[in-house]
Amino acid sequence: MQAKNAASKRGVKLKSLPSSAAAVSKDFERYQYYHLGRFHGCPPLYTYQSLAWTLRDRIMSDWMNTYSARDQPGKRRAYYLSLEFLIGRALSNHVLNLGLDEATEQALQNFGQTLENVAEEEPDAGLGNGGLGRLAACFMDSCATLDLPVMGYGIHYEYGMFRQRIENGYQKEDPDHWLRDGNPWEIERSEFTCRVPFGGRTEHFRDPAGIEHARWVDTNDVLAIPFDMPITGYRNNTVNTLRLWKAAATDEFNLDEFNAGSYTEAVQEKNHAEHISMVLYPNDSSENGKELRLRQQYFLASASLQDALRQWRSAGNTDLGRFAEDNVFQMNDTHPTIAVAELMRLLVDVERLGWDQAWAITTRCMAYTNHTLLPEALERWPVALFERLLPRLLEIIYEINAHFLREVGVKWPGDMDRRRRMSIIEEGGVRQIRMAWLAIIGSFSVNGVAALHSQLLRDGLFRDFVDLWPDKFNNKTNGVTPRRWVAHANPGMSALISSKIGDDWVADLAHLEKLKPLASRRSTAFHAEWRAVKRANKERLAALVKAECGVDFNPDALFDVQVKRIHEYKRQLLNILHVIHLYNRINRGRLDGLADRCVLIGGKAAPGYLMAKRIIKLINSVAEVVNNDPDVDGRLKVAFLPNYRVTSMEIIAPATDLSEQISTAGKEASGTGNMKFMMNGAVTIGTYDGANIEILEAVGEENFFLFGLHAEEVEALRPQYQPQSYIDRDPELREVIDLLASGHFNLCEPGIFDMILGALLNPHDPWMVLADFRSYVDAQERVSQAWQDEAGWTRMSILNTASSGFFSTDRTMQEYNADIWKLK
Ligand code: KUQ
Repeated sequence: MQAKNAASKRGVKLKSLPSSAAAVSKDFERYQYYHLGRFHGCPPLYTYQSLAWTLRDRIMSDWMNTYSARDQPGKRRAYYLSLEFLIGRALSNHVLNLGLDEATEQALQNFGQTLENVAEEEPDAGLGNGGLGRLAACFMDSCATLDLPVMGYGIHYEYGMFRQRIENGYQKEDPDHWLRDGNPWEIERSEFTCRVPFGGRTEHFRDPAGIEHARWVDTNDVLAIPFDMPITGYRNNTVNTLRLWKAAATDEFNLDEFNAGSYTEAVQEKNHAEHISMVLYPNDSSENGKELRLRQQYFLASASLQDALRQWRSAGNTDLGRFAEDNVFQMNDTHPTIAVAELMRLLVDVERLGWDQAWAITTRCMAYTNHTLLPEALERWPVALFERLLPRLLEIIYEINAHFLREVGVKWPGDMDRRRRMSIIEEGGVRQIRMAWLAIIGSFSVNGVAALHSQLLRDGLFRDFVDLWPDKFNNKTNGVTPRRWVAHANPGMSALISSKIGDDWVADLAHLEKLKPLASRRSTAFHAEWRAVKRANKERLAALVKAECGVDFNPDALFDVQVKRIHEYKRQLLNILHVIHLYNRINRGRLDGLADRCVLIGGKAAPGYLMAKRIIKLINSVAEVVNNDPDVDGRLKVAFLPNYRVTSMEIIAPATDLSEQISTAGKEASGTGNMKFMMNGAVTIGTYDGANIEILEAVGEENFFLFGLHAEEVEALRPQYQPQSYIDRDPELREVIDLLASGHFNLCEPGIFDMILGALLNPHDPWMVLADFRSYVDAQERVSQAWQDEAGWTRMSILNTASSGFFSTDRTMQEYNADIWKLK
């Protein structure tokens, strides 16, 4: 039986299903009628499900064949460990990748449907907060397109990122039960269920040979059940896997309670286990410190490592000494970093390798990506929590630390201050585990996500470690996938580009360079076509804004857009101060050189982040006043778009003229929205921060509106920052602040913006908003001027798209592979 299974596993190639319109139509009908039993007036949800299954059937053979081709001993693989995968919708993405657009459209025609309408039924898979989660999804797309053997490991959250509503200008959160109607893409693979231990205590003993071992006993185990999502490559028959773990209770009951007659209580306890994968933590760029979050992290790390070991053995490997030659784990920030200690546990306690050999394997398998320098985002866990929840892991971390500090002591004898700084355990007050240190010590590669960010890491936070291991540290500038963010989101521009330079750019974005000769300083026929595409995209966005916000956006005006998580360091406040400034100018009749503008802002605030929530209220209050002031007369419109998510960005980016990337320099590690906008022909107004710098270098400073202090100027100014002095010196800033303080935007709710004024006027304002006000307003003035030169603006727009090739995640993944993963 086993031999036969093995034979069928390797020998048989699964045949692909026919992909003609007729075949697609027939299967679609079969699902709708014969499977779902929907005959007349089929509700749209079932139309979507039927089409999704029809397509999944057409993915299945490539999926299995991709797997079998790699299921051999000695084939090296990479695993991407991430608490977040912000995938969005899958339907149109698979249709595009499989090249089934025409067949699907034709098939749907028979049922009076269009792909666009059916696609609207799919809920976003919102299993992430923002850039970090979306990056993981773009990485998966590019790895499949490059045919790299990479598997994603994440959590099968029952509830994704909350849905945002705006009520009287305030954010309200609703749960996102995205799995309510099932997920037609996923396949449950209960045969690969793992057990993840929690709690209990450790025992130490000697085996018959006298060697010391530890065991972790009396644990409360949780089952991890994998759900697989297919990740299709772009027209290359590769299908990779995103494996998401769902928590479930074991079948064991507390027998005492059971026999004492507390049957329902005994069953209820099972509930506890299932909570682990219930909900995504909605905090972006800030740590949480909640016990459940640590449970999620260990649950992911343990299940994924057990599964990778199982896969490796099932491919026919046996010699653990070779494990590091065949496997590499990329840790998406410190969130899954407990994996370093967990791999040690599996190798030492379960596989019974010696410590040194296990450590050599672990440190050749693990790689760590850092995504932020913000101190509030650096994860630290109280030792006491570890002791209770993961006692064996704590022992292992202590031992890793002891070995490490010995190494530090050899290199810097007697340097106690350095030992204290570099210790994984932070002493003094509550003892805490520094997860970033564990990640660095346990990894052979540590990277930042943009050139400046990686440099700041080396010079600052990670300096001591750079002294010890200079070669560990490297940069991998982020990217975005051009399939979703151009080919899918902007079909008009894609068709226009392909008509001029062919369609090789979809799989090799460097080809966009060929557009440069078409940029031209004078208005050309191509300019007119380029503008017509942008205009149509702007009409689409204007319709969305009208439907969601009730605000009229004029497609002839400049579309000025800032969409991203609401955070003080991203400085939505600076944007809104500029809006107030424009409003004030219009009201005082200072109209010279002003461009008509529609300002769009969108993004979610973490539910517990009061300042961010108040900033949303301010944006809505200013919008209310500006949009209803007859004197403004449509020269300026402001809207806050509720529930910003992947699917909204697919409409926003193609319609944007001006991309707002205005973080305090040194604070935005990279940004990725900036890249989506650039690819779609938006011009950036931005600070010298994150990947903005690389965008500026790629497109040239004459095609980018740069403003503000640089990172080192920010730090130099910080000790003597006096916000009031900027107000004293700048009458236009004074007018803005006075207008805000006068209560003009909050007549019915006095005082609600005092906290914002307080933050702006505080000499300790970490984001130094007022320091950049003048420079920002001047840059916006240059934007206004440039916008009124139609040919000049069109040229800038084309050059931005033409120069965006570097920001494809295909390039990013090639760099990860060349420098870190080294996959074939
Ligand atoms: C932190 N850190 C805790 C969830 C997310 C986090 C929980 O990563 C993007 C960057 C962007 C950076 C973001 C990030 N998210 C850091 C986070 O802020 O600048 O583009 C992807 O690297």
